[in-house]
Amino acid sequence: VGRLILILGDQLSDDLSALREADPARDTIVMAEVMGEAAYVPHHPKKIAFLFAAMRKFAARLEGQGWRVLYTRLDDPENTQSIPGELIRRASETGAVEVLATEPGEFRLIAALEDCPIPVHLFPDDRFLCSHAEFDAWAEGRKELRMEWFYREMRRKTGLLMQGDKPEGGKWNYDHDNRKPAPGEITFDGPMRFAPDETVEEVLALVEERFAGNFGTLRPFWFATDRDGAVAALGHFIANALPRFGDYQDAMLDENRFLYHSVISMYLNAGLLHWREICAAAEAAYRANEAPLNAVEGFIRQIIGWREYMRGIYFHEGPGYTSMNALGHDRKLPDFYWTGDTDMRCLSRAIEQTRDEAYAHHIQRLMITGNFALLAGIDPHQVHEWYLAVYADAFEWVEAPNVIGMSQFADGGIVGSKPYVSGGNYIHKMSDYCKKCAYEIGDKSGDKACPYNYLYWAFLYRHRENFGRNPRMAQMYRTWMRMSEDKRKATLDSAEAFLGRLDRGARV
Ligand code: FAD
Ligand code: DLZ
Repeated sequence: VGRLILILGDQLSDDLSALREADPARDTIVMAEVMGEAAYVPHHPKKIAFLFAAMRKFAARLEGQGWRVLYTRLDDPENTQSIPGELIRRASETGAVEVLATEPGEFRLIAALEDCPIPVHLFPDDRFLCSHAEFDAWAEGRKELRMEWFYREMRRKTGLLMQGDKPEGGKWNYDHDNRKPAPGEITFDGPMRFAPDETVEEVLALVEERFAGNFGTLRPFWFATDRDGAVAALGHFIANALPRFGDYQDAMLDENRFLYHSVISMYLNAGLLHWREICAAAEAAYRANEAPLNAVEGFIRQIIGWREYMRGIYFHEGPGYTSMNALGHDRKLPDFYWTGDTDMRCLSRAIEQTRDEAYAHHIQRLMITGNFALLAGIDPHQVHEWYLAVYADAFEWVEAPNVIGMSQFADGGIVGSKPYVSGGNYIHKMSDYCKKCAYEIGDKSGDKACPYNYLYWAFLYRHRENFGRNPRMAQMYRTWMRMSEDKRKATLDSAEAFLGRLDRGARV
C-alpha cells in the first residue's frame, strides 16, 4: 500500500527528508492550502500569497519529476481546512494508512500531527546545519547559552572562513567594524523584483478575496516564488550589496527600506534556498576579493550562527517558551502597530514598511518596534503574535526566540545576557528618522521629548531589582544615580504620563 508524503508550505525543498524516504512509484504527495495554517495568526497577505504561489509551483515541479501529487487549493469545496483533516481525507481517497513527514517548525503543528488518527512518521528536518541532538549536547552543562560560542562550533564544523583550525583573518567576529551609521548615499537599489506570472496572479486574486481584512498591502507583489527566482535574488545580493552589508548592517534610513540587506530570509525559511549555497556564495565572493571579510563574516554569522542558534533554542526550550514573561509585562499592544498612526517617526516608518513589504530589516525589528514594546512593557505574547503575523519570513522556530528571547527578554536571559534597550540617542545615531520626527530627540523629559528617552530610564528604574546587579548594566544605573533628583522625577513623570496616554488609546 502506498503512503502519503506531507509537504508543508515552508518545506519546499527538493532534498527534503520525507521525500528522500518516499517512493515515487507507490507514494502520493499531499500539499494543502488550509485556513488552519493561513489563519492561526492574521498573516500578512504578501506572506500568504508568497507561500501559496510557491507551494503551487513546487507541486508542479514535483509532478514534472514524476511524483503523484494531491494538491488542495484553499477554495476547493472538499477542503477540510486543516492539515490533519487533509491527511485523513487523502488517506481515505488513496487507501494509504501511514504518512511520512519532515518535522514541522512549530510545536503546535507537531502536536497536531502526533494526534492525527493516521500514524505520521516524522523525519528530522536536516535542511539545517545543527540537529536537535547536537544543539542539546552543546547546551548540556553550560551556564549560559551564548550565540558566539555556538557560532564558533559551526564555523569549525563547516570549515567556512577557516584557515585550518584558525578563523580567517585571525578573529572570529568582525562586528566591531559593522556599526557604521547610515551613509548619505545607498548604491544598492534593493532586492530583485519579480513580475507576477499567471500562477501568482491567480493566488493574488484569491488572497485579495479571502484575506482582505488582514494587515498588509498585497500589491505590488514582487517576491520570487520558485527556486530559480530565489537563486537569482541571492546572486543579485551577493554581487551588488554584500560588500557593504557589514558596514551598514545596523544602519536605518527613513527613505530606504532595504539598505544593503539580502532580503532572502523568506526564501531560505520556505526552503527555496539552502544555508550551504548561501554561505558558499558569500565565501566565494570573499575569496575572489569581491567582498571584504567584515561583510562576509558578518553575513555568514547571521546564517550559521544566529539562525541555527535560534532554532536550537526553540527546540531546546520546548513548547512553553512562547508563554514566557520573565518581566511580567502586561500592557496591550498599541493599535498603532496595526496602523502606523503614531507621531514617533521611526515607529511609523518601520510599521509602514512592514505593512507594504512584509519586511523590515533586523535593526528595525530589534531597536524600533521591539525596543519600544519592551520599554513600554507590552505583553510579550502579543508582541510575539504580531511578529509572527506581519513578516514574510516568520515561522515560530525562528520568530519566537528572536522576539521572546532576543527582543523582549521574556525568557529571562536564555538568549541575551541583558535586554536590548536603548533611548532615542541610539536611533538618532544609526538613522535619520529623528530629523522628521514630531518629538525632540534632544529633550529628555516633557511633552515634546522623544518617548524612547524617558521610557528607557523608566524601564531601568522599574526593573532595578532584576538588572541592578547585572555587571553589563551597572554603568547605566550609575548614570541614572548621577542625575539630579529633579531630573529623575521629571523622567519618571514623563514616562507615566506617556504610558497613561497610550493606555487611553490617545495618539502618541
Ligand atoms: P540579512 O540582514 O541580509 O541577514 C542574512 C540572513 O541571516 C537572513 O536572511 C536570515 O536568514 C539570517 N538572520 C539574520 N539575523 C538572524 C536572526 N536574529 N535570527 C535568525 N536568522 C537571522 N528572522 C526570520 O527569519 N524570521 C523571523 O520571524 C524573524 N523575526 C525577528 C524578530 C525580531 C524581533 C528580531 C530582532 C529579528 C527577527 N528575525 C527573524 C531576524 C532578522 O531580523 C531577519 O532574519 C532579517 O531581518 C531578514 O532579512 P534579510 O534576509 O534581509 O537579512
Ligand atoms: C504560514 C503558512 C500559511 C500561511 N499557510 C500554509 C498552508 O496553507 N499550508 C501549509 O502547508 N503551510 C502553510 N504555512 C506554513 C505552516 O504554517 C508552517 O509549516 C508551520 O508553521 C511550521 O513552520
